[in-house]
Amino acid sequence: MSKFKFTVGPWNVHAGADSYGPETRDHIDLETKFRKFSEIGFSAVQFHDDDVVPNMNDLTVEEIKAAARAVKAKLDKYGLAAEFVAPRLWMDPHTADGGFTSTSEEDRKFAMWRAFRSIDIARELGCDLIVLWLAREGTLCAESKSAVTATRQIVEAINEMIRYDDTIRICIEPKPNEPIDRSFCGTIGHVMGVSAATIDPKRVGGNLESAHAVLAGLDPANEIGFALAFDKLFTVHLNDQNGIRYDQDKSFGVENLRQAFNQIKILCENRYWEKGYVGLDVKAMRTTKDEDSYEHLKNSLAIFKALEEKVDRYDYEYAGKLIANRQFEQLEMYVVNLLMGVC
Ligand code: XUL
Ligand code: MN
Repeated sequence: MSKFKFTVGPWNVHAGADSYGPETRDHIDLETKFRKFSEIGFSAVQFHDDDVVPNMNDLTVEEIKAAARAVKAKLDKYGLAAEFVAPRLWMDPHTADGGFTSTSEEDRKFAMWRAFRSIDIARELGCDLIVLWLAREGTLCAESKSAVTATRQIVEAINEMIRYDDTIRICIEPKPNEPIDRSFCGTIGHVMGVSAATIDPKRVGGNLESAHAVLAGLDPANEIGFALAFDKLFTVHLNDQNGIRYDQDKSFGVENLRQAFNQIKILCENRYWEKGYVGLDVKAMRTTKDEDSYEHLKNSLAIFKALEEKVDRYDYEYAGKLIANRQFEQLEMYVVNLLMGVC
């Protein structure tokens, strides 16, 4: 039995298209995904705004809210909660150059409209968390934007969201690059800086994704720890990543088991299960067949739970003695033996 509750997004079961090739699997409808998520053991679902209301740009505020209520009824049917809503600004023709930091005033206004609608949708789904993956808030041409202006624009956009709703929490998911070349908010450290500059820092936190930390050349467990130290780890996107290359969203723990263990260890040491969900932002390999569309989710859960058991068995007294004597070679061997199952 895990102490944690797990969550997943509809995009985590996808049809396999990538930048260089078409889809390889059939689309699966939202309700079927909900049923499977619930069967596999997830407690909640994460959403993009247009996962909930696909044609939202063409609808009125009341129509958007009504569509969100219909999705909430489907969640209820399968005993699932909604964890967060994220405005999908990177997919829209209005935001080719980013949203909150776009060089077009009209596009910046559109980005705020989507942010407010995301809050409306979150409220209808019964959740209080907005995730901002600032996908295009950066540059392709380095000289096209000022990092000073853009950083202030991000802070002001969050302030507007805070003013729009008295209790909504905003959570930035940092990523150093992709789809843009240089991001304005690439790490959890950036997120903590932005949070501190807003009008209500307690309501602004981070969503640490393992793969994004690796892309920034950083250790995911230390990034998690940095946000926990400020009590601002609002959620996590656990997955895995083979070095600094395109964003892979591999199943949790399949590339670097020790790094995965240390992410769970720091979450356990800080009783994260009392604070937030464990999101698994993993994607099936493109080569996966239709009938195996959910295997990466099952594997990630199984690996997480097996590593959580290892953390439960971790001998803190023994480790403490080794640390006191600076016997770090022995400590490292103890951890690796624990992971290999030889102690
Ligand atoms: C992008 C990423 C997204 C966000 C939600 O790299 O991680 O899936 O987590 O849109
Ligand atoms: Mn993510």
